[in-house]
Amino acid sequence: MKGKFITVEGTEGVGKTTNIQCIASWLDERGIAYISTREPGGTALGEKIRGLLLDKENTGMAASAELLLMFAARAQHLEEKIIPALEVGTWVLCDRFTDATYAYQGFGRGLNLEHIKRLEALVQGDLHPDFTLILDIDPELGMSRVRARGELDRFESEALEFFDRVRAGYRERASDNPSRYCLVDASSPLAVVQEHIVAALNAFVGGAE
Ligand code: T5A
Repeated sequence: MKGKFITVEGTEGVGKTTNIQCIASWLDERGIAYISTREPGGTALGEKIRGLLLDKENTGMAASAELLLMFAARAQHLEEKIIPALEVGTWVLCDRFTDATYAYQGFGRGLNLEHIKRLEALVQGDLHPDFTLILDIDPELGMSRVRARGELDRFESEALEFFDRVRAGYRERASDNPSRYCLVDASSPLAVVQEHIVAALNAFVGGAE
């Protein structure tokens, strides 16, 4: 029996890290075995690539180089960690995955979505998340949370218009495929956000049974 693949997405400061803990508790309560991981990163090689991608010194990185680095990290992550876990029935909870590539490199940077689709097919074959939670927030509010936390990385240093495009990309993907995505308003108080998340997870397992 294969494990389920859950991903969490959204623009900066939307509360992914905070809400992944809520999903982890929900899995623990049900005695479901899982691993929690992230992109870019998740493996030794992937974390090195993450360092390159987030380093503010790499200001001149070409958008296509950024795209290829995302998929290079993902290829390693899939082979080394995600696929082996799913194959033994372990669930995978991943902080960002390919939806982030469509949203950031496609909608944000303006790269051709068909090129992303081809790289997705090359690296993933027909493997896609079973359930994707998109935390939705006005980027201005998200960035005020990020700024309160400290120094900004290369992505966080982008202009607000960039994140408006990224947000629009996520929303478009969610509305195109409502059976896989759940869009939650992340500007509400945390307790309300988490009520929605738990309801969505219950509906997902109810539907998956
Ligand atoms: N990227 C990634 C791409 O461009 N393409 C790709 O394919 C992939 C995979 C790194 C970057 O890589 C880019 C996108 C990213 O820019 P990341 O580490 O996931 O990805 O980056 P961030 O989005 O910056 O992740 P963060 O950890 O910084 O933000 P989170 O996890 O969304 O936010 P979190 O949980 O740390 O919360 C931020 C603050 O808000 C508070 C929290 O307590 C915290 O202080 N908060 C709330 N406050 C009030 N009300 C609520 N409801 C709150 N929820 C959280």
